[in-house]
Amino acid sequence: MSLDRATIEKLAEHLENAELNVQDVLKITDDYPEITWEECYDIQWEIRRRKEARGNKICGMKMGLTSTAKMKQMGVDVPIYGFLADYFSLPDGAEIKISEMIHPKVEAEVAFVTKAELSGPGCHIGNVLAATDFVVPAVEIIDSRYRDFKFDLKSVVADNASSTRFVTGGRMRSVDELDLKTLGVVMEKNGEVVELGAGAAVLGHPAASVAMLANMLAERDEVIPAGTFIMTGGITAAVGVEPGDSICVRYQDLSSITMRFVE
Ligand code: OOG
Ligand code: MG
Repeated sequence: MSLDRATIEKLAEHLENAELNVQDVLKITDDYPEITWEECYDIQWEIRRRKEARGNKICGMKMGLTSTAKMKQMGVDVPIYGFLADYFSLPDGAEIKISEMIHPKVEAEVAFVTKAELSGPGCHIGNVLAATDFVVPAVEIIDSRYRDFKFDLKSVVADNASSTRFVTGGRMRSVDELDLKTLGVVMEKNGEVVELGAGAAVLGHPAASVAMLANMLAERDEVIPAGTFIMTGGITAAVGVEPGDSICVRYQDLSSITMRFVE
């Protein structure tokens, strides 16, 4: 299939409105079963353009579906990327309004901040470690715009990889102070351990996720500029939250992040 520009723009508006109006929608592949990967990323980039035109700043990138736990949970097998807009960012200890979301879930992630440009193809873990300024913990709040959080990979790419909010905090460290593969993560909901894992859950090494992002962006002649904040993807399965829930994620060597969900 080849969708014309007007259809790409119409689908971007449709999905962005679902986010802004907190209203779930049907998968776009229901109406466009032949849509291509490239067209789905075209829709995502058009949503990004719409936000920037409205004055929002893009403050980072994310990888998604980079761990077996996440791939199994969502029934898919290929990592994807999305962008982060300024209003997605919340500080450690934030009170998060569930009324601004459809059916949020939280994910424990490790984020990188770069100090040099990264570009593909051929970007590898070595390039990423050399270009990393520091690593910092991040908890993502995802919220698919698709009904019952059910989607296929192409639909979720168009929906900016379910990106909604993220909380950063804890302690930053340089990569030579960390063993990113064995770095342990424990997620607690209302004081009870609900998920746990280690950095290697993310493509064997979280830096591999950043390298994959650079290589995927190269397909669109894009790079990761110096100073970019990048979330590498959920280490564990995502956990649903309701008003009244509090989440604390404890990271080995990186301190912890907490947040509270309200109506
Ligand atoms: C897609 C986004 C996945 C992650 O960290 O794996 C993601 C989804 O599961 O809705 O952000
Ligand atoms: Mg995520």
